[in-house]
Amino acid sequence: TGTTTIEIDSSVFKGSIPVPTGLFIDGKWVDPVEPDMIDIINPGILLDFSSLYLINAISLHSDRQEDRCGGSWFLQGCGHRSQGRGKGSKRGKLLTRLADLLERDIDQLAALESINTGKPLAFAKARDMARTIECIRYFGGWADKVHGKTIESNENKLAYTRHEPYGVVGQIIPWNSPILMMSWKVGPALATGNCIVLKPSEMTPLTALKFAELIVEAGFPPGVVNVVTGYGMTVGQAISEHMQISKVAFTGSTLVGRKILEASARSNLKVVTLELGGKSPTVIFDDCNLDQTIKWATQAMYGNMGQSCVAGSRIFVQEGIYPQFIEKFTAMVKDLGQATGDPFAPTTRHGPQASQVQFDRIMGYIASGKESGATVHIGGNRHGTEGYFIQPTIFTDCTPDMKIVKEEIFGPVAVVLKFKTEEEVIEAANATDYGLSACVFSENVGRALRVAHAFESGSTFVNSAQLIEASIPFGGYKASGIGREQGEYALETYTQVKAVHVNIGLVI
Ligand code: TXE
Repeated sequence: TGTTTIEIDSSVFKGSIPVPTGLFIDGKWVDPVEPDMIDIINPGILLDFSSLYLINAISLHSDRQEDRCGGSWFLQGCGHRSQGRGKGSKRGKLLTRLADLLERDIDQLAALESINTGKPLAFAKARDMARTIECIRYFGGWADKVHGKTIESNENKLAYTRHEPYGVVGQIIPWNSPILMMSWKVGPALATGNCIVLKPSEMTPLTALKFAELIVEAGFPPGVVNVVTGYGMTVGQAISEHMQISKVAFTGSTLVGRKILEASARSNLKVVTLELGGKSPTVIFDDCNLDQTIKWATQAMYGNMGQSCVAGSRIFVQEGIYPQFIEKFTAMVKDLGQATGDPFAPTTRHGPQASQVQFDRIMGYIASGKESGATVHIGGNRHGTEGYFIQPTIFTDCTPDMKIVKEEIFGPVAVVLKFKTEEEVIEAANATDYGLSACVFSENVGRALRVAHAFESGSTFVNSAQLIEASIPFGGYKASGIGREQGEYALETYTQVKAVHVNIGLVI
């Protein structure tokens, strides 16, 4: 199979990075049955919607029937379902080694992630890579601590539970933070002894393919981790319908999340965990520390160009502080807008959106906001005349029925709403189908905690935002998802419990 070479000239890394272009199956790079290429672009290039082709990743052929019935890719991966097990301490050692290798290659991987997604290189290194390494190391620590319970029901009986891996799990990841999402999936699955068939987004496979190389180097047995590139409709669908995959973990759109649940219902009732979108509220009370709050709110909204499932995209501000908030927030967003540019430039803090589809979708939302009568307070246009760059945007004068207030935009577009009372803002913050994340800012501890507890969301942040860590569970309420990733809770979603009943004296 082929390799493509990516030339990188950045402040942290200069040189050529060879990336394998095949499918990684059973510890080897193989060609698909019917080769079919996908063009991978660099969204950071200022071209008028034409793309710089970086790599031709290889997708699976589109003959789905053959995929489902066991194109060689899957059966080989599956053939090693017991390989994932072995001693916990061995798995832990391999995961720890993998974390060390990721750390060794941090600059290369950050550069690849930046060039394929458009996210600023400094951010890719300090956030995505740092958290990826932390996550794999954290789950390495769990690998020899996954065990069941002893249950003493009566003198004649011993019962105990075993926390057994599913065998083969499918994992489907998105393009907004590819390597980080890969680590969230791979870490707990390997710690608990599963084998993996993972599909990266068709737009951003580069770091997943390098990750696979490091898995080999770390010494994982062949077949434990398989990486299959390709489209959602074919490869993703084949994974979610496969009869021999017992669990699927997915991060992506709510629309596709529903499809995966349907595929499970139609096939083998595989367990499905979903991490979907959000329209997360940031609630700011008059008694907040305003200077700190502005910084957190800006980061929560515009980090990764708004392409974050936890983006604090509905900002509720209490009326007493509203004018000062708007003034200072606008200044900070303006400053961010001035740091727009080449993702590799050390001064860049705001890069392009990841694709033309996303660019068009966000510009559509901005147009809808303007049409529906909201005021563009700052931004509201593309940045310059070329490429996928969009100005950090603030809409004011918004009402709850507007599309920009209700739907996930997944771009650098904030809506600001004014409120009077705690009761009113709790109701408004929860008036959404989503429930992924929520932030509250107040120096009144009682109020801050009351509101944090009243939010209908899987994560709530008090006087902070987006401080997601490997040891703390993450997931959604309502339509934002099912199940938890990260932390000890993630182990539960990668194991099934077997109860063993032992008779030690009962005679019948
Ligand atoms: O996501 P998709 P898209 C949200 C965000 C964004 C919107 C659309 O609002 O604007 O979704 O993005 C695979 N069976 N999020 O269209 O299609 C696909 O190949 C199985 C939030 O890019 O859901 C990719 O690997 N898999 C989000 C992955 O699903 C399928 C991150 C995600 O792509 C499939 C991304 C199918 N039928 C988007 N169809 C978050 N929660 O962070 C596609 N895929």
